[in-house]
Amino acid sequence: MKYRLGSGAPPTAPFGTAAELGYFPAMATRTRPQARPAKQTLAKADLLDIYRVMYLSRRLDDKEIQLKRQNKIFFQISGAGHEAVLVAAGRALRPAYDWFYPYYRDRGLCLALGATPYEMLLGAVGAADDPASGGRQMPSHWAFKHLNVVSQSSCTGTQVLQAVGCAEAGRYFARFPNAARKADGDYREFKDVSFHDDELVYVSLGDGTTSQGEFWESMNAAALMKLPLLVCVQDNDYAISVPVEAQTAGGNISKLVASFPNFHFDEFDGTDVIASFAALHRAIDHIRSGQGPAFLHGHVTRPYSHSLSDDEKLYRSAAELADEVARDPLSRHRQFLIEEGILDEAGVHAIEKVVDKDIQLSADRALAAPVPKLESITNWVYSPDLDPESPAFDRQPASLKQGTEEAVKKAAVPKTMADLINHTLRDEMKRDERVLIFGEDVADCSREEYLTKKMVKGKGGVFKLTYGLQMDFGPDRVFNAPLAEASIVGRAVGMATRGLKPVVEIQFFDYIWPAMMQIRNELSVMRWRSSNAFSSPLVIRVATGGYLTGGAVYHSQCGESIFTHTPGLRVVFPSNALDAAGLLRTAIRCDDPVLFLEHKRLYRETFGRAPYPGNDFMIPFGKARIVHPGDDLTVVTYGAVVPRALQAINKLERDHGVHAELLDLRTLSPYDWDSIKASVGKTNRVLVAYEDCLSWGYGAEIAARIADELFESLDAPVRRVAATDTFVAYQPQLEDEILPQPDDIYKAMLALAEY
Ligand SMILES: Cc1ncc(C[n+]2csc(CCOP(=O)(O)OP(=O)(O)O)c2C)c(N)n1
Ligand SMILES: [Mg+2]
Repeated sequence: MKYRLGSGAPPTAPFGTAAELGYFPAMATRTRPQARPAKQTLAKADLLDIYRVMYLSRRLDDKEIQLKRQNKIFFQISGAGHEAVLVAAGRALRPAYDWFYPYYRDRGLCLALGATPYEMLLGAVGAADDPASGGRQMPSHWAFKHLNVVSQSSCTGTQVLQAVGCAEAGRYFARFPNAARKADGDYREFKDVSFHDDELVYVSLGDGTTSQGEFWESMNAAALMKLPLLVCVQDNDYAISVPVEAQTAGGNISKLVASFPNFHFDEFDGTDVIASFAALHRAIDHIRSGQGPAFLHGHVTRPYSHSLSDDEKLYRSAAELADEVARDPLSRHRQFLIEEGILDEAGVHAIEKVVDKDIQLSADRALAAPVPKLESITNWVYSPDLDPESPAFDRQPASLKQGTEEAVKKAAVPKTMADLINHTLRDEMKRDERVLIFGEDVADCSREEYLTKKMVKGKGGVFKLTYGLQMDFGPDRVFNAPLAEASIVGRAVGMATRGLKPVVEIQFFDYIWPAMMQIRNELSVMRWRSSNAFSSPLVIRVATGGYLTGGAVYHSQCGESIFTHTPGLRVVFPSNALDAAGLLRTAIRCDDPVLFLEHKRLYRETFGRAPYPGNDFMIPFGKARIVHPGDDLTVVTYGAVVPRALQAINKLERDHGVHAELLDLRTLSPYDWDSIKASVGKTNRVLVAYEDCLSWGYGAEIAARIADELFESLDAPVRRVAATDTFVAYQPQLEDEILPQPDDIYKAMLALAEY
């Protein structure tokens, strides 16, 4: 059933009368952000100012539409029809105190929080000083760092999970206030933290976006944790051309979400300022009093088509559009002010005149503002402050000679990659209270009393890499997440944006794909798209790879090139225990997001075991290791192919006296071009070997660059050895045939040597 207000009906306040709400009690002046406390009541001056901001919002849209038609800006999407609920929200919430994850309709919210028309128009022209993105994102993709309005993308729904993570971060810092302190020598130096015990996180979305899985994951997570999250659905009946009854089962999202526990729910007329303000306050009271999240469902209108690229007359009837005009929030509030005797026509026009002038002046200034410099395009792909390739991340293993003879002996025992990753995680958690771990099954036991009563030993991950960490650091810092990969990464992005350092686990690489939107379109580009205003440095540990004898299609995948193809993400792939420890520490301390690929087959391999190298050992990114020196040809590889290539190289040396040099890249983005160049310059022959499918794989880029830049050094074609262009099969003989084996590498090297 559609929510409709009788056309022409006077504005109503269905959830609170004027007296209840306390509007008109006194004239109050509006203060600017930062200092402004949240207001529980609306005085006459507030109602007038609300009209001013609503009118400003609408007229800014109109101005942008005009500029777009004049080809002076390049895209326009409006907040028209949504202004009442948005301006009410902007007044009820606290800028630079609460946190905001708006969506593209939220112009009214941002203006009410304190953003200026000039700032918005800088975004429209793509100016260098555009505070949201410096000309990198479309207009209406709001970000105002000084107001706690976090950078948003164009993806519908991703913002909700990040808002959940942001709310978790506020709670985390309230529990561990020392974690908020700055520290030198790692990412914390550049990650300011602020939090308030009763802060809340606002997130908004449209009716269509409630169909996204990430929305439902967010509702589940917020309810589970009773988070201080305000979800504001602005229901304009349409998602581009799809009406709500074709979008949402039963045609009403409020009915579908009603059984989520701990939530406060409210459905109201979002074109009515008073009703919206009242709904906001009931929600805020619920949240700030610690009772849990709130879900607001405001019914609004959409008078201007979806965007300037859309013509709604193609799918909406004239009668429907006329009906909507009667509910227009701007004219309703104007009429309300006049009917209540708060202002007469002349007073309305006086307000409008000032706003019109402000917009004109702002537009003139914005159109004259400098655009970004062309050479700036590569700025802020990565942190400008901390370079994980630098010598600062080059720390030697600690001496093993301390302590008793027995202790020295024990410390010198070589450990597996699994052991050293676990040990490194423990030491980094000890060192840095901002580090927290979550993922599927990573906790020792979610039913904590079983641990405290020593009824169970605890699990600590399906590969036991996080074993004992919950017992050491408690359930606030190590916990199980619901089985939802997008949720794991999306929440982590929200946390990292606030300054936490989540080290999350994706249980199997094969199941990373639900998180792909968050990884590619959010995590890796947060810094670039906000021109360095926001960033989300975190670590995603992923168990990857095959050679498992029975791993089959869904427990053997690699696919690292899909991630190295994503600017902004660091991709690490250690082949042995020592490298895993040193690179994981660099990953945790650095200021960029890192995908840390851990090969399952290497977790407990005899190859590459090492004693624990101490709590400060680090390996910089982008530094390959020469595993085996040689002059006759070069093998460039990484991960589980390293021991296989080494086996082949030793045999080739024995059989044919060919000396191949084995380069283990260790990190795939960045990768060590200098070492490749030096080695190929010496051997003049090169084989690139990798576990993933041959075509379009990681080796394709390396081979292409060698062919391009080292052509003069080559005495033979660049060759590749990799998996067949299929998924990995279960039957062991098929698996062997599919994945590159030492014998394949041996044959390829021999052919290359004889070329
Ligand atoms: C993940 C994703 N899919 C598709 C789109 C294209 N798209 C942009 S807005 C939109 C409709 C959104 O509708 P709704 O959530 O109701 O918000 P409204 O625009 O109506 O306010 C679509 C399909 C997108 N931006 N992101
Ligand atoms: Mg909609």
